[in-house]
Amino acid sequence: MISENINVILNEQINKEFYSGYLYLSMSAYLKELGLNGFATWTKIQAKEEVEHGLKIFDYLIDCNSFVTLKQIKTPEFEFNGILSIFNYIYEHEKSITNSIMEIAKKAEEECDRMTLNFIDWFIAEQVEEEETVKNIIKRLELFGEDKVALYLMDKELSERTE
Ligand code: OFO
Repeated sequence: MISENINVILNEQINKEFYSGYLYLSMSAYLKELGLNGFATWTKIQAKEEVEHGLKIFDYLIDCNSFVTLKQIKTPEFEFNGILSIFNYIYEHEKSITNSIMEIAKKAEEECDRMTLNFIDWFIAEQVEEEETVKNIIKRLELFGEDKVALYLMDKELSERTE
């Protein structure tokens, strides 16, 4: 049985994960308009992954016999200033999601809620991976993003993402 406090923050996290999905989709549409189809594919697949994160928490609450409370999802940013600004935006966003996940772990720890601690471990590992992947893309964009051929090759590489 999970406490009311844990229930509230997990429901908030579902909303944040779905919002992340919206944000990545919004970016995908913008990138497609720029003609960066590979980056657009990458962000669209990431959007699906975010929805899966939300569903994972949704299922956990149901498995724990706890309430699911779905709230309104806010409108994502849709005006961006080029490819590097998008990935800097993603990096800041993912850092805020990491903080939010760590807050869940902290609260679960305070309540000696071992079930939720065990559950949230997966998300902690996932955030390490997401931040690292995005940071890596930023580094490469900073190095040669001005070079059109390099950008074309990177776009091609990102178009290969399938999951
Ligand atoms: Fe769900 O990890 Fe990104 O936001």
